[in-house]
Amino acid sequence: MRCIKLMGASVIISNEIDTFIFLIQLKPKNMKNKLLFSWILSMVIGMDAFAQSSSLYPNDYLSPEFHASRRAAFKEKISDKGMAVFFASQVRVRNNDITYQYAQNKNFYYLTGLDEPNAVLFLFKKPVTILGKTDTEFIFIQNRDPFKELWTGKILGVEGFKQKSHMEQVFTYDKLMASTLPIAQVDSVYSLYRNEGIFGKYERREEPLTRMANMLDSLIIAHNKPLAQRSTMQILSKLRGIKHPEEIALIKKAAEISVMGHNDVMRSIKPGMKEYQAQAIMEYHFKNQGSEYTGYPSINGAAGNACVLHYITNLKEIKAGELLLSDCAAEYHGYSADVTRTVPANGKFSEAQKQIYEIVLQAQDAGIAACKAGLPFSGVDAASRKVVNEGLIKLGIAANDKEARKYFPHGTSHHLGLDVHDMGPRTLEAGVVLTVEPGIYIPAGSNCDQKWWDIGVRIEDDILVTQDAPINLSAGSPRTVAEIEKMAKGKSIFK
Ligand SMILES: [Mn+2]
Repeated sequence: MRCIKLMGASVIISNEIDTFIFLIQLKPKNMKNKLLFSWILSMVIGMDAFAQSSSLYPNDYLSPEFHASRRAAFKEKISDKGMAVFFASQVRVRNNDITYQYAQNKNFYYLTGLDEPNAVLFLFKKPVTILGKTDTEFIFIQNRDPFKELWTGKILGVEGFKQKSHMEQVFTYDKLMASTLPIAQVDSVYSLYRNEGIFGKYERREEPLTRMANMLDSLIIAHNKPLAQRSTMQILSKLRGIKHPEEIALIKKAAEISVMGHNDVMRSIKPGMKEYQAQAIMEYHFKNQGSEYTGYPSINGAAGNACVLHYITNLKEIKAGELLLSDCAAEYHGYSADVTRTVPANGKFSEAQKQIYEIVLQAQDAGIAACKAGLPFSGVDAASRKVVNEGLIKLGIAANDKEARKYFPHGTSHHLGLDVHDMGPRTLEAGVVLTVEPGIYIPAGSNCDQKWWDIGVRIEDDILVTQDAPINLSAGSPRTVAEIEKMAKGKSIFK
């Protein structure tokens, strides 16, 4: 079943199991059959390559020019004798011999557009010579492998990647040895793995990459030369934080797909539905629109579960009178949206729910209004929090700002892009995309009137900062009480 991409593109093979058995039987016997085996595989892979180049597949990916421009911008920012190193993500095992769907390291993808494991990118400001070639950018990638490709689909290989990218110095991964590195011409190494301090946490987040970092260490140690260790994080944060039009188009698409899911959950929700059924409706629309992944595990929590910020169990039955908080979004060609809506199970907010909801909505409006070029990133949180604090104090739920914080314990915003929690500048400027997502969560047992218990509300949209007014990329999903109640009356494909 995991050969779908390969098989789906080929008319030669109609039954993958039969074909596999056929090929396995052929493989070990003799030289003639070995040649036949190779020929069949190359035909299959050739057909796959042909199919992928046709209009049958999506063609709205980031362009090679985009990736080339990002490498150029990065190279500008390193020192004259600096060498920057980026590793592709490894394939991760889920259990036994089953792996997770491959997810590329986002920095690596940003700079290369390559969606394969076992690859290393080297960038230099000034040209250096590696394997007889003088240039400022070199990539080592996995070799083609007919047997592997039978199982998991086409590997680009050197020629394939040269065609796809604007890189000229493309080598196979097995050429990367200690002697390959131009250490004599280098005085510092930029990587993601060098900072034990404030960026240390990022190392832990990409745990499997430490194996690759260790390999780099051993390559450098082999040269017995002290090199300054620098982090790529600050440079990448500056670059990735300001989105280019090509990136904005993909985030917008991810947001629009996410909106379809949210709107259909609003239309289809009813008492007795399970949280996972709301998730199923949501993710149906993501997949149906060509989203490769969810941007993050879908959060669908009813009543008290809405008060668990990253609740992803999604197993409870949604009862009449409860609110369902859905924090779900699609990832499209590597870019994630991040959208939250909170909707009543029976299509109508109770009086208490409405009071809390209106505070969060006002807080979000205040936050969105603060998304202006030149203003501090932290100003968005300040604007939203002020409204939440005042609202909670007015309703007698909190006595002061400190108590109010218990009910709104997370920040209002984060940058959004290749990572759902993306990197970006502390001062807003045109091209920044950030979430605005205030919330109020009052779990049962809280020190307030019981009528507020088990109400959890978050409203989250994806905001593009421009020279003029901020643009809400997820505005297609209603946010007001009246609009949500109206949407709830609409016809779902699932109702
Ligand atoms: Mn978010």
